[in-house]
Amino acid sequence: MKTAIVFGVTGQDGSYLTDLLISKNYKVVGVARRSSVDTTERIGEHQKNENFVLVEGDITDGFCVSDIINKYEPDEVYNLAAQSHVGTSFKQPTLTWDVTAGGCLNILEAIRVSPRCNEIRFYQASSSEMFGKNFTVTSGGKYQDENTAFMPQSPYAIAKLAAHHLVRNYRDSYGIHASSGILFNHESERRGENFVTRKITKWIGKFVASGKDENFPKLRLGNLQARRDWGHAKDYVRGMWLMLQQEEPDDYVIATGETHSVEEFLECSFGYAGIDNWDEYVYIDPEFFRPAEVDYLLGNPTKAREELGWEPQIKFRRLAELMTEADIDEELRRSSLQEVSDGCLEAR
Ligand code: NAP
Ligand code: G4F
Repeated sequence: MKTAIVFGVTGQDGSYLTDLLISKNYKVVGVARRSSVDTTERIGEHQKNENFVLVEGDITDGFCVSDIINKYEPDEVYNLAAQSHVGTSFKQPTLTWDVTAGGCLNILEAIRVSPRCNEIRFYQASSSEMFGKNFTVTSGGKYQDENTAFMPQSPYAIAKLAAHHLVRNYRDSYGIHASSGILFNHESERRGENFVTRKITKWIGKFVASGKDENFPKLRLGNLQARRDWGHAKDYVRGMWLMLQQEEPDDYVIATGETHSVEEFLECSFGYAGIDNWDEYVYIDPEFFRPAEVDYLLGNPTKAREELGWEPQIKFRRLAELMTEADIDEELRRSSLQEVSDGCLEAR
């Protein structure tokens, strides 16, 4: 049985990767930082599984990272931990740097000094945000691939780029089997609620559950013109795993090859909920504009398709529908539970 350590196990990707690894009969050691509230909702079902171990750890603490790697003797280590919100990185740049760049260095160092250095395979969660304002132009159009130069636009993207270069440097310098997945945006029913797609579908769920109340507060958003290449997280964690099954480590773009604006996501998700005039419900709030924006992301996943055999199964429209449906169901369930609970209180 193989052992994998997943840093960032409580996040969106950590939970889907754990589902995948458990289904492939791995022992999974999930690392979660200490919190005053329970953060394990997304991995709840695995907690009773004897092949899943949850350990406390923070990637900014190098000794702690080293202890975990030495204790559990992993075959594979996945670093999904980060301060992953781009907007927040402008407000908390130092923390973003320490976690997102420093955390990756702590893991690489722990692997480098480990007696099992040559037996461990490492995955780093790099990001399409590293391309920032840049893209490649050919007769086929504008896109980003593994050869596009990086021009990061936020403290988050700069920290991710530092980590990306560290991974390449440790691979070249010490022969570590370390790969980076340059993943474009991927969302899901488990997406954090302050990323734009989930913020939209969550609002729709609450609005529908309110009976489409005329007085329901508007959805406050920033730049609706930004374009992203949006896929489903379930597909993307498969790409991570495939990278570590290759004989040689390398970097790969994982993307759907389509780009859509935030406005198109609004059209699709509101339309799915039977609301045609989404613009009447949205308020443009300057609070959600960023000091620097990434306007256009469209990934070219040819290398992943040809070398890993990776293909996305869920694309834009289906993604928007799945997320909207899940949030409507969830909010209707909550409001009916609330009604039952109110009824019980009244009957007392
Ligand atoms: P996410 O939901 O925000 O998950 C981030 C995880 O990192 C959470 O488990 C979080 O723990 C953990 N974490 C934060 N600070 C930590 C620390 N100091 N020590 C240990 N753990 C810490 O992000 P995601 O969407 O799953 O993304 C996974 C990774 O891929 C991230 O590195 C992200 O930057 C990168 N990425 C994401 C996308 C995307 O579109 N989703 C695209 C490209 C790259 P808590 O639960 O306690 O907060
Ligand atoms: O959903 P977002 O916050 O995702 P963003 O900034 O693209 O970052 C995500 O994808 C990256 C990969 O490219 C990851 F590395 C990163 O960790 C994260 O998962 O914003 C998407 C777009 C932006 O242009 C933003 O300005 O939506 C725009 N937007 C408009 N209104 C908004 C809002 N974004 C957020 N979060 N909230 C809004 O109200």
